Order: sequence, then C-alpha cells, then structure tokens
Amino acid sequence: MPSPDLRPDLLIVTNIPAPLRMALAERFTLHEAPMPGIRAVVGGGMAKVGRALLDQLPALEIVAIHGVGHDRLDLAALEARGVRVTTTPGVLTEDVADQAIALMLAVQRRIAANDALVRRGGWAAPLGRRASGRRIGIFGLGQIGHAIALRAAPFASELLYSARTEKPVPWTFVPEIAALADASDVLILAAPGGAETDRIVDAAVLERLGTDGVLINIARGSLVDQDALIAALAEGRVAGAGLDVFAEEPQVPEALKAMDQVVLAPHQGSATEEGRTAMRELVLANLDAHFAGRPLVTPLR
Ligand code: 8YV
Repeated sequence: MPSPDLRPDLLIVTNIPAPLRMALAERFTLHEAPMPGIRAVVGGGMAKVGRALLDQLPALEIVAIHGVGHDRLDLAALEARGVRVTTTPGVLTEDVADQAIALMLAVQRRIAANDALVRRGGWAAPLGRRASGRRIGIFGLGQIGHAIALRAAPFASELLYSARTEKPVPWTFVPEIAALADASDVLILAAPGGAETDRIVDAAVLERLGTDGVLINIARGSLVDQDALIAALAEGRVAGAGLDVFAEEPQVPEALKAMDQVVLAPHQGSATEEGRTAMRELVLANLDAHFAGRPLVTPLR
C-alpha cells in the first residue's frame, strides 16, 4: 500500500457501494470534485464523463466503471486524450438476467400487488395472467440479453430477439423493434443506452405491444419514452410493466408508483452480494493493473 502522500488522486463521480469506496481509500486519495492532479475516475454504469469534466482533469489516465454501462462516457474524447476505460463485464450478467425474469414473473403473477394486499390484511386478489406459453421478445442480444433468453426460453411459446445482426441462436430474429413488439406478449429491453436506442420504445412501439403486452426494462430508462409508457399503462393500451430503470433516476413518477400493474425496482439488476463483490474486485484489479503498468483486465477496447 503506498504511503498516503504517494497515493494517486482518484475522483468518484457517482454513488458507489461503501465496500468499494473503502477499498479505493486504501489505495488512492479520494476526491468528490475535480482537481488537476486526478489520475483516475471511478463511477457506476450511469457515470457521465464528457468534455466539460475532462477539461478539468488534465492528468487523467483511466476511467474504471463499476458496471457494464458506458453510454454516458464520451468515448471519442477519452480516446483522443489517451484515457483508458474499463468496465466489469461477465460478473453481473447472470444477476441482471435473473432480475429480468423476476420482474416478468412478478408482473404477470401480481407478486408485488399481492404482497401489499396481504400486508394490508387483505386476501381477495384479482387474477393474474399465465406466465408460461407467452411469446417473449428480447431487444438486445448481448451477453445479458443472451442470458435472459436462456432463462426465458422455457416460459416461451416463441422466443424472438432484435439485435444489430442475426446471431447463430435457435430463436427468431426480428430486426426492427416495432415488429418485435408486435410479435411479443412480453418485451424485455436488454440493449445499451445511448443515442442509438434513445426512447426507441415510444408510443407507436407500445401500441404494437398491445393491450395484453408487458414491458420489462433492466437496461436503461433512456430506452423508453416514460411519459408514453405511463399514458399507455393508464389507458390499458399495455397490460403491465416491470421496471428496474427509469428516465431520471432516482426519480420515479408518482403515476407509476400508483399503478398495481407495474412492478418497480431501484436499479437492482446487478445488486447481489456475489455480483457486487466480483464487480468491486474487477474495478480494483483494473486500477491495480494500470498503476502497476500491467495490462488491464477488462479494458473496454
Ligand atoms: C449498476 C449498471 O447498478 O452495470 C451497469 O451499467 O447500471 C449497474 O450494474 C451500477 O453500475 C452500479 O454502480
């Protein structure tokens, strides 16, 4: 462990778990605001690092993301300045996929609403919907989308997916999201955020999902036109939604909180003891490798 004055300066740009902060504090001098000596930045998958911040960090060498998302990093600007970027792929895939399936089942079987009912002393519950035998569409078939597909397949009468290109998988490729929504009873979003997917689930896509349709989002809130979703849910133009992510986290619209056909989670996809331990270790391994002059463990590119 370097002596306190020799510890490199590190800037934390989002909320990070306390155990990660403690481990970083053993190796680095931590900062919450930019200063010229900063050599490393750490943040979650929602971390924003753009030109305005980079201009204040002339000594920056590495951005180590605690997560797989990097849609709010200006990768071109980082590359132009020779700043290295790492994420934590692989170690959260299964947990995020589990969360997608948990939300899918919870919405269809009214798990959250019924839990609240019983806690209020109630017993007479409205019927749910059968969760098996559904047409399940997955938008985005990267590592996480693929892991969701493996879990969803036993529930599906047909499993469909959208991706940039067709993949060597036994599921039906539907390139365009509106057509995917049309052919699905459950639409699960598993694609990265960013300009390409910004509000790609709009009123028209929700219309195609239809009155029996359920939307599950474990990706990014930015993929969904949240106002259009609220309107579609309120008017019964889609049946329900399971949402782990929102347009302006941590804000969740009151309208969504009031709907019992919706299951809400505070961005918990990767939030397991095991997943977060592995994510933390990977962030530290990447930073240790960088500052020891060794190859990065999981460089973004
Ligand atoms: C985390 C995420 O909740 O991986 C991502 O991109 O959004 C989540 O796994 C977040 O990064 C926690 O720091």
